[in-house]
Amino acid sequence: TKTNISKTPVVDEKSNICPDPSPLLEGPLRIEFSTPVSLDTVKKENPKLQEGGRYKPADCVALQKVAVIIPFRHREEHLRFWLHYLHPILQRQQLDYGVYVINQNGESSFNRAKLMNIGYVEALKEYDYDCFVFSDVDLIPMDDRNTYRCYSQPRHLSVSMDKFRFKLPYKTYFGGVCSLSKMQILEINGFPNTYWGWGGEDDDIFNRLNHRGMFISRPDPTIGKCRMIPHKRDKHNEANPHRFRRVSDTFLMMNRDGLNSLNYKVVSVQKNFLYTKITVDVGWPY
Ligand code: UDH
Ligand code: NGS
Repeated sequence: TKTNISKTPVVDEKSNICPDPSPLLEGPLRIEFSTPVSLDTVKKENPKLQEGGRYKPADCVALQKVAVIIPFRHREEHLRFWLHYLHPILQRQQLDYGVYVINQNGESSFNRAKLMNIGYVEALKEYDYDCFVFSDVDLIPMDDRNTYRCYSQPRHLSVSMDKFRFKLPYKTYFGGVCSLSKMQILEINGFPNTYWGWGGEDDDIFNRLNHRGMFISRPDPTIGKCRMIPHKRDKHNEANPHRFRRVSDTFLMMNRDGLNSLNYKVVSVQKNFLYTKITVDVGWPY
């Protein structure tokens, strides 16, 4: 009698899921910004990347598909440091990830939260991401156990920043680096598009989450340590004089200001080796 054994073994995807936590993690890292890095060097340091700053582990199935979104304008030097430090960390974390730099075109007032919305929409056009990490370009984690993935609640990742003497500036602070799943983003209608200039948009996002019954999850303060690349205040990102009133109106505005009211124009999509750069027109304050 014939035995019915298939020659190609059926790979059980579940049994091949990358272990959590990743066995490749190193723990505390030395982070410094005294010697500038070049993109060529960073490219050589990361031979396993695919065009556009994409990566997935070769021998296991990543726990999550993560789009890392960076709101950006005129911070090339910071971006080089960010890529130099983050690519190796994200690979050790065994994530299936892509890096998206959302570059605001022109010189209108900077709009961080709108660029974050655009990053979410544009990344989803490319790949079926289930998690979105939003990172300022000047923040570098000091411990790779701070995994840049999503959790059952929205996560604040930059919890102990050097500029705040490694403490939270206030309990509801949600600025710097955070992660939200696709579901969590959809539940709050994304982020506000109407915060022009500096301040308040992160507090508005906190309010949105709070109004939808979510809370902020955070890593342990030691694991959540990070450094900010020192810099001067940017041009065209003056403190927004309306921010306090706006933050007190989140509940009134969140259903009509967000993903459902987002409009912008893509100026260009550039696939670099280390990241995908999407330059966008976000319009002007009204
Ligand atoms: N960003 C740019 N270009 C700009 C402005 C902002 O790329 O011109 C991006 C960048 O990713 C930056 C993030 O937006 O990390 C946040 O910018 P920010 O100016 O709000 O925050 P940052 O901590 O500087 O970098 C704050 C300096 C002024 C604070 C004074 C009030 N205490
Ligand atoms: C709060 C801002 C936040 C900002 C945080 C830290 O006051 O947007 O300070 O700022 N909220 C308002 O202005 C309503 S920092 O010290 O990094 O410049 O993220």
